[in-house]
Amino acid sequence: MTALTIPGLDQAPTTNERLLTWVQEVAELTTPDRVVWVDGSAAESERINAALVEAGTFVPLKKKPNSFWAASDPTDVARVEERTFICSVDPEDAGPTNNWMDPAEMKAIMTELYRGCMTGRTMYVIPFCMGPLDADKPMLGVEITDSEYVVASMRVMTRMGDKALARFTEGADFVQALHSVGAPLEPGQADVPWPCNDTKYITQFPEERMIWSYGSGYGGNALLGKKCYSLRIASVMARDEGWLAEHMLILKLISPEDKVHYIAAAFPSACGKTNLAMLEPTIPGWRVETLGDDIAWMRFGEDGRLYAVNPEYGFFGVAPGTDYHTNPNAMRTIEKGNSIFTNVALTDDGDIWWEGMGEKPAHLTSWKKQDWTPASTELSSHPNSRYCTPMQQCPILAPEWDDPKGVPISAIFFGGRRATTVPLITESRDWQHGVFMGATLSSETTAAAVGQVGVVRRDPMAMLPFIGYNAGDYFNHWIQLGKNANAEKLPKIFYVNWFRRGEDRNFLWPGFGENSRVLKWAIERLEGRAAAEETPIGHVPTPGDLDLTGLEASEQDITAALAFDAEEWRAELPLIEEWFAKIGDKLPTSLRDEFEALKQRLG
Ligand code: GTP
Ligand code: SPV
Ligand code: MN
Repeated sequence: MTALTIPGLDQAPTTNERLLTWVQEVAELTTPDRVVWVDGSAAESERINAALVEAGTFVPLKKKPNSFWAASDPTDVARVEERTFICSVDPEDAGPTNNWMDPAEMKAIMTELYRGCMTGRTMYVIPFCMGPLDADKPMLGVEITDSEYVVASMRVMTRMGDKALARFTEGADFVQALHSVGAPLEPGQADVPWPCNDTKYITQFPEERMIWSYGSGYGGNALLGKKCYSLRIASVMARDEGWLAEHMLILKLISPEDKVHYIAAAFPSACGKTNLAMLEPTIPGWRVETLGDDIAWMRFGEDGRLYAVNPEYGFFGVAPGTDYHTNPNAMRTIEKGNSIFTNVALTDDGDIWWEGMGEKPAHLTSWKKQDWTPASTELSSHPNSRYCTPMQQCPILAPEWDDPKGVPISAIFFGGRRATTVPLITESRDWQHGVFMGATLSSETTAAAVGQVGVVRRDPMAMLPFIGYNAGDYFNHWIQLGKNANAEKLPKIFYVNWFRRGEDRNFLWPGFGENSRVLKWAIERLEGRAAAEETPIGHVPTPGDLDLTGLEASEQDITAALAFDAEEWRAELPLIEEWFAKIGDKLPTSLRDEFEALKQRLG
């Protein structure tokens, strides 16, 4: 069969030569049964969802409109960092924190995997745009995929279809993103609900601004506009062009006096970004509006301030732990329907349930499609189960969410999940010290990536799995941006930790909506209205410096959550030393200086 006979291939709704040539090449290599150019229409979405129901991938929910339950293959539940590669021409450009392979060698391996891999399947061509369509230079991409689940999810997570394709003017640049689940079907072979392959590659070619993904259908491995484009490839673009692509939420904090501050916060995967982004303040009169929950692209504006845009169009949020007490706004968002739930439990009356969502139902179908009762010893939902839901359904979405200009950031929070050592909040002394805090950020690993959970590792700027180039160069980029900026207008950097534990192993700080007290203190510090104590690691509040009115927590716990413990920090020094040694020659001297100064202050 020659490619020209593949139905649909000739129905391209574009004259963009580069796109046409590439689609033709991929079709010839992967030999799908048909090609569909995705238009993003409601009718098309209905067809895709119906096909997914037919295939057994989706179960329609009776209790939520246009919403679906999906259970993945039990081996395909999270990002696979071991299988993620930065294939820069020079290995030095991938640096000490990424897996590297020579691009030609990787292309040879993956080309053989891709050969014939879409046989028996449909090849979808998804034009998409990360960030506002009305940007001066819309950030375009095209994902080719053989997964209907990916098409349905990309519709929620990105601006896609005809509205994106309209921006593909002659010669317009776009990121090529190729994805296959790696599960061709022989004639007559029955499909499985979640096709995937034991062999997985998540590959970025930074110089070519290109992504090749193979073998997984899961979120960050398969929805290539998200981590692959908006962080790994975009961080390289940002390095080259003088901006930042970061793993950060964006929120708008409004005081009782209607004073507005925008805050961006970087926490590692499953460490609280979505929850903070949609926070419902417990302090009277304060309000939060949401702009983004996972990724921020930040550029300096003409006024010298740093402006942030969220490239995404939906939320791909951690399900367990989400309920009306912890994250009511996420609940209200998914309640409106149009959502995909993956690896959560299904209730007998056709709704979804997960650990942390109130009382345990008497019977469920678990994410492994097994009967589940409260007596079961296994979890009903995978710890990395997710809801995928349109951002525009969020009741507290900020009206300026789609503004191509972005929003000016007053404060940047870096945070991790640490049972010890790191206080609830610490204010940096200046940009360079703040970059040091980010560069040495540490966190316990979570279920968002395959591998051991609960192991403390350095996760610089919460970007360890997402920096598309050399981590030393990345630190230097942060330092240089600060040096070239007007210091007065730079966001102030803070380090937070909602996850410190007491001797009983319980969290010392109640978290969630109570985190508004921490936001308030940070903003009042910017405005010169709140007190703090100077410590060797930066400025920390005492319990008296925080607004704790009405907080139900023991004073002892609050004191322990806020405490700077010199002993614990001295124990941290060799770990930072080891981390910096790993970064090697490219570590900016200014960060080495910060380390030496910290050591000195700790005595
Ligand atoms: P990714 O989507 O993987 O990037 O995760 P995220 O950073 O958006 O994390 P998310 O907000 O989904 O929270 C992850 C887990 O941490 C959930 O189970 C939350 O319930 C829990 N969590 C979030 N915020 C807090 C908090 O302030 N305190 C405590 N104790 N848990 C929290
Ligand atoms: C994360 O792991 O940081 C996520 C989920 O946001 S994923 O899309 O899989 O990357
Ligand atoms: Mn994330």
